[in-house]
Amino acid sequence: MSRPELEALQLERLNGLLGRVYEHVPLYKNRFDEAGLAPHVNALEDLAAFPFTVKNDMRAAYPYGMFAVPLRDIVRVHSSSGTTGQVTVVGYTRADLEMWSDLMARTLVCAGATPDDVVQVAYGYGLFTGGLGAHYGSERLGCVTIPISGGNTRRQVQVMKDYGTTILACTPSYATLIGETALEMGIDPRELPLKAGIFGAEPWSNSMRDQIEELLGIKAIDIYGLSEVMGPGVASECQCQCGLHVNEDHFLVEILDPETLTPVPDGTKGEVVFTTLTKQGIPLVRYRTRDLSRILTGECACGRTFRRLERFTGRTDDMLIIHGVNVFPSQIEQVLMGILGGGRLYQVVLTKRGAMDHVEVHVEVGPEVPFDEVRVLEALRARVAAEIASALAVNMSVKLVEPKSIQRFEGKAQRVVDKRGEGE
Ligand code: DLL
Repeated sequence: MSRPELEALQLERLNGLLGRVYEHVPLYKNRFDEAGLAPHVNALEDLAAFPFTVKNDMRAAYPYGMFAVPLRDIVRVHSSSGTTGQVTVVGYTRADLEMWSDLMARTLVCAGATPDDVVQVAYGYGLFTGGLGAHYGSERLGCVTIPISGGNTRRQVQVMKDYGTTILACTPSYATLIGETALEMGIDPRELPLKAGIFGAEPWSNSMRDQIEELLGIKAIDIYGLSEVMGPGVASECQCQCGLHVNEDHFLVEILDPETLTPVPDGTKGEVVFTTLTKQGIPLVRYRTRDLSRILTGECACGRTFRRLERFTGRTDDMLIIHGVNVFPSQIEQVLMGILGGGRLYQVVLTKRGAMDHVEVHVEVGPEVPFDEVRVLEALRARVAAEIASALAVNMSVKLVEPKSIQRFEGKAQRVVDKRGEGE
């Protein structure tokens, strides 16, 4: 679609959305009335006058308070993991599920899939959106769909080999674990028919991507989404791997200055905000994701006209402030992978030393590093610490730990371990 055509469609859908939420969701009716806003815009830019929706609004409305249709029209619910407080519940009508399946089929096509592919869905099934989202997209496209879910990693490898899996869908950390496990089982994943992966649900650096591509012998495609907005399928890389195309016919994207909450120009980094243009079950106006990215300008070589978001580096709320410097775990990862090569697991451990926050980076080294040679080990440790200091402008303690000593994750990895509440 040309941009003018797309924008005309967005405007029409936006007005439909504003009318729907005004009529059916008390929270929006009250907020629009308070701000003196009629549920109508003449141009897409006018949306900037409308109030935001935040996760707390959804928590306060738990479980069904923000649904815009009666429960009899809802056919599925999912919910967010709730690690940071009350969970949020999202409801889907039949039409929402159709739309989601189409967008996940689109995501698979972006990754090069056709109906000839065999898709192993190793995202978790259940209330998490990853498993069922990828599942229905794969079926919609007509691929052979293997609903294996996460876990039982040796079986993942066996199934991958026996069933001739060509596309793997899971978190990037789980893809690494599956690759390592295959090697342990004496199976070289590079020799399997696997050709691509659709990986997301957590931040992962370019170095981690290189390492996964090398380990598995595939193209690793970054996919993004969040349960409140729909689940996976909100934005996805194409095979050019140069930013994630937002499915703009269904989601209007804005980038805002995190301090002033005003829109920033294309190319400037800020908080990503989505308005769902077509969702029925739980439509959202200007939902603040807390994820940070920027719009990449220029056309993509693939020919798609949807705008692209730069790969996500972190969230406003997982930003660490260490000695006054803002640091994202993904920046630490980039440095570690650069020195040690791929496949290195790491954790950032936060503790309290007196009144001060203390940060220690635990890095797993490979079997090639001799753990009994203290001098070699110390030189490596010092180099890692020095490169972190030079790249991030902050000093951090570094501790090298033995292979396989950091916990593996079958879903989203936990990169930051916060022990500040536990005392020393
Ligand atoms: O993680 C949906 C999903 C499933 C996306 C499978 C991709 C693949 P939530 O559990 O609600 O939903 O978590 C959403 O995860 O706000 C981001 O902070 C983070 N996230 C998701 N995809 C990416 C990505 C699913 N590709 C939260 N890169 C989001 C970085 C990501 N962070």
